[in-house]
Amino acid sequence: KKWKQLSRLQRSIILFLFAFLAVCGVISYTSMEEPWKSLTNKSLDEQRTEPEIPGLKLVNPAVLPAPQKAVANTGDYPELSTQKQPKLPHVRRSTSDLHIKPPRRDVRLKTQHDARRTVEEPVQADKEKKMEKTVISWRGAVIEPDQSTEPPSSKIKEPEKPSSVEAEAQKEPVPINERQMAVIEAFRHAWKGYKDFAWGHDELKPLSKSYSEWFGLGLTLIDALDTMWILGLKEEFEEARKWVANDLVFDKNVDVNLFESTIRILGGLLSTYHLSGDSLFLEKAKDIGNRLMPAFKTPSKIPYSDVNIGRGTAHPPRWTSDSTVAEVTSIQLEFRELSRLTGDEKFQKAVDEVMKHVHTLSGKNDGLVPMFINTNSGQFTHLSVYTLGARADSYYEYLLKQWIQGGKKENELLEDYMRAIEGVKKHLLQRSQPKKLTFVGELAHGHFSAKMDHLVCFLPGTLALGAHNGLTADHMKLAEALIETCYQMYAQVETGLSPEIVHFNLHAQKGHKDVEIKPADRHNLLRPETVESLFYMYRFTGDKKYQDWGWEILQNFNKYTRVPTGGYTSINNVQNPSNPEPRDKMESFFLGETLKYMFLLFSDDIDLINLDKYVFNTEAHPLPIWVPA
Ligand code: DMJ
Repeated sequence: KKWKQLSRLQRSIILFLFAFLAVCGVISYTSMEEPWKSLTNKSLDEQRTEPEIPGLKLVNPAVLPAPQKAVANTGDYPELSTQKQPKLPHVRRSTSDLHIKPPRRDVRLKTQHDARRTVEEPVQADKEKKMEKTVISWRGAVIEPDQSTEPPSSKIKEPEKPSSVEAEAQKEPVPINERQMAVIEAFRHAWKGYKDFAWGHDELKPLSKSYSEWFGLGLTLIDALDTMWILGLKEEFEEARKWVANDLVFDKNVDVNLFESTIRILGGLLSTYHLSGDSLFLEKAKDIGNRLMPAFKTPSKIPYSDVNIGRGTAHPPRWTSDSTVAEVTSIQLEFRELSRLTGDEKFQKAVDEVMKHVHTLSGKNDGLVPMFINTNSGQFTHLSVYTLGARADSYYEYLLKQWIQGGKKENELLEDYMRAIEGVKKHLLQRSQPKKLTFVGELAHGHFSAKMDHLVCFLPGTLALGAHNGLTADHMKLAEALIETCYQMYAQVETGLSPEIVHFNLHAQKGHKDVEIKPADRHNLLRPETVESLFYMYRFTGDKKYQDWGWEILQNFNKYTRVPTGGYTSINNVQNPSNPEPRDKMESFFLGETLKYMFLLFSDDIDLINLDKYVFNTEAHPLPIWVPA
């Protein structure tokens, strides 16, 4: 009755008010719903990501997207596609989807800041407008708008930008210091020898001014690509790139070792692709990745050691059907990254299956693994010998590094890693006399041996990396003790260079040092492990003594292994400074790893290959860390 008495205007006002209140109600209900939703998601996420490992505290976020379809075929690459891509404003996306021209010759690298920009240059709206026509990349390469990549929406999700990116871009460039210049000089000298006498071949023989072949795939050149990029050696890089473009052919009737070609060739190509954004390297990586896949066609899916990359056949070594444990478990970072980049999950599936299988295997000793695994039965063989050296070393390294690469979610990897380090502490750690150096020995059939390979010196760096990523501080303590030991393996020797293997004295004897060297073990192959660990230790502690130790080592390499006509050589006798007996061989890892880690060790720029954004494969090729899914 009252409603009818109201005027039309009054009725409209009342109706409007009702409608308004109803809309407000819906909005407030929805916004109440959101926090509840996100809370639920967060806790589920946490359940997934938070490892159930005591003493673990996650500190650093991962930075790249998890595997997703990227560029599935050649036609998807702007440079290779005949179709012109739509003009886009230049955008600096992740390096993994950025295709640029290789560095220009006429622009010289002046600072490390340039290198840092590779992955971190910010995308600022106003900057974009100003530079709509041309973009100067980190090393002065010009990116024309036509050469930009497709819009990320069509293929790749825009990666999350780390929040520190803009702040970093404001930072002053860090100039290259004298020690780094000395590394550049050493690299150039090594490269001169390779270029003059071994160009396009696997390894330089600097004394006989010739070369040796292993796979016939230009191993040194590929291993050295990203080192040249990091050191800013543009002319050398460009020349090498041309060789890759014109002469690197994988369609060859040749047997290659799966592990070695994965860590050096596939790893080298993938990291060079990430640093340069040049799709040539991704194309080559896909090619070799596909050609290595036949190795996984075994009864157990544990891969064979050798593959014929031309014929597509694989086989174990002639004398056995076993594979080496470190080899089958240290190809994962590379194959997983190949899947992420190509969107083809077969690579990741194959290597993940190996890890899952090894995770469940019996025959481990408190997390320590034997050295061999059978490709038919999938079981460990030669049980009862446990080492962190040859044939097992990088199994431990890749447990931690895969966990980091994948965004710290794959708990089985972390569990195996933590258990293994406990196993090391329980069975393999001892202290030498007289200096009480902590070292990692071996266990053979229940007997402890005070033998330590130089290869084991990767461990301090790996332990430090784990501690940096939130694992227990005990690991850092152990890392500090072990890197001291690794340094002493150089310092206590006549040439100041470490032998391949040392034996530690467990009992004090008059006139005896901690380190004993057997005649068969006194060679030095220019290996990287100690400088690798020095690099991690300096990055995480800032203690300059690590730089000084590395500097001593570089000087001794120069003194005893440098060949005047170009190149460096392995030597036979680290105990004889007047004749160290040059072996006439420069291993590819001297350029791929040793000099790269030296350069990074002497740098004070933590953004020069930032360890919260990259994880190094076991051949020192940096690969991006993914963002948690
Ligand atoms: C390299 O090929 C790799 O570092 C591998 O993990 C061990 N051996 C050499 C360097 O010593």
